[in-house]
Amino acid sequence: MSEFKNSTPAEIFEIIDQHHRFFEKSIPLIASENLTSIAVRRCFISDLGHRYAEGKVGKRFYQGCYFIDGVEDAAIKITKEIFDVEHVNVQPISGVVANIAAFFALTKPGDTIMSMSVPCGGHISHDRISAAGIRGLKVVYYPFDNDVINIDVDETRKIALKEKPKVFVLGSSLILFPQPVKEISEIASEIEARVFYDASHVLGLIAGREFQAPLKEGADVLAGSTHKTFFGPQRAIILSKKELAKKIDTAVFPGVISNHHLNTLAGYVIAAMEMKEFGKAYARQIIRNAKRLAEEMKELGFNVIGERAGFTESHQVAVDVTEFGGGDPVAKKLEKINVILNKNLLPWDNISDSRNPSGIRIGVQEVTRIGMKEGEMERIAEIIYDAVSNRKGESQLRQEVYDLKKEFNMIKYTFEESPAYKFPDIC
Ligand code: DSN
Repeated sequence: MSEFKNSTPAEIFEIIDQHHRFFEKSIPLIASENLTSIAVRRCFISDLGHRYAEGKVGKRFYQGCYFIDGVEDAAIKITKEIFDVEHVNVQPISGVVANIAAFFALTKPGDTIMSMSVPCGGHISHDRISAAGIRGLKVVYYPFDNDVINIDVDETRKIALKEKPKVFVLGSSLILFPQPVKEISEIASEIEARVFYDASHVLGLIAGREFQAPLKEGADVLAGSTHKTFFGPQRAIILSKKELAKKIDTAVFPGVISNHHLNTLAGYVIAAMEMKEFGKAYARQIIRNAKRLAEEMKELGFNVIGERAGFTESHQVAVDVTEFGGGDPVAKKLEKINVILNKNLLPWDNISDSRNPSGIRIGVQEVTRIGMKEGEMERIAEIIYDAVSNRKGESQLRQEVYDLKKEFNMIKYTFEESPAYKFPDIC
């Protein structure tokens, strides 16, 4: 940890600078992170970040919102266009907040929902430990097919007919493949339930039309954070059919939001413009990179999961590293050579294994945004292998990481390329 000694602003800026230098020479592979462009970052320091705009466009509870209304109207319009959807709410300030709002809109306390367990990839907010618990929901888990790393639809149907969930929650934090939205939606319509897809991880792939299209396949509501594969600021959106508009909007405000962070809302609009222009090429390259990384790791001898289904169709690769001591020591070892990723529960783990689960999860969306392609994925696989198998020492590998990364510190898939990990020259 970097220690704070003198309590001066300069010291904080120095710590931030050290963080920037650290990331500049690191390979960032956390599947839930990404980089924003300079145009998006310019919005962060605008006066919008000091204002309130409770309510809807044109119907605010605060004065002074003429121009803010323009920003939010633009956010709504471009989101509808990118996702080809009837209704959007752009106000949630995070993915969990969006999920809580969706649960408030679609359920009442005491209802049952069906969701993915955390080891099978479910997000904590789909479980009783978090958002589902806040709403007082009973949670029943999907049966999971470990061979294809996906939901077992036939078994799900049997459980659903017995438990009668009000909502089927789809979308995961460990998500290698599209999920059976159409089949689950058919089950939902038999028991008059709703389907809610948490697209936080795959929102940028959906926007680029390179993953499944949950709302077209039958989901009623889709929420997603806008900073993972979707390379915007840390906030979220909710998309739905028109018939649910009022319920969703009321659940967001006054339900779970007062101020909705107008500076990052403006940044979101810019990121959405970038996604509209460059999203297809970006999403396609992400998937190519993830597949290449998975194949190369497999060739090197890693136990890459999901082989039967082709390893991955998303930005993620998951590897069972039990033979190397488990996810915790492996992630820490890689951190020492500046390869940054996280340990991860795998479907055969228990939740109680979370301190040292079997797996690591690798996300390639950030390295794709800085221009890496299949060749760089092969180098990353080799570096990871050389580290965990002790084939090379730490200082040599840190140098190899540095040499690989130094050519890739500019943000791509944007209108104005800019350095990824520096204080931008914004004013
Ligand atoms: N915890 C994040 C992830 O890494 O998937 C999602 O909130």
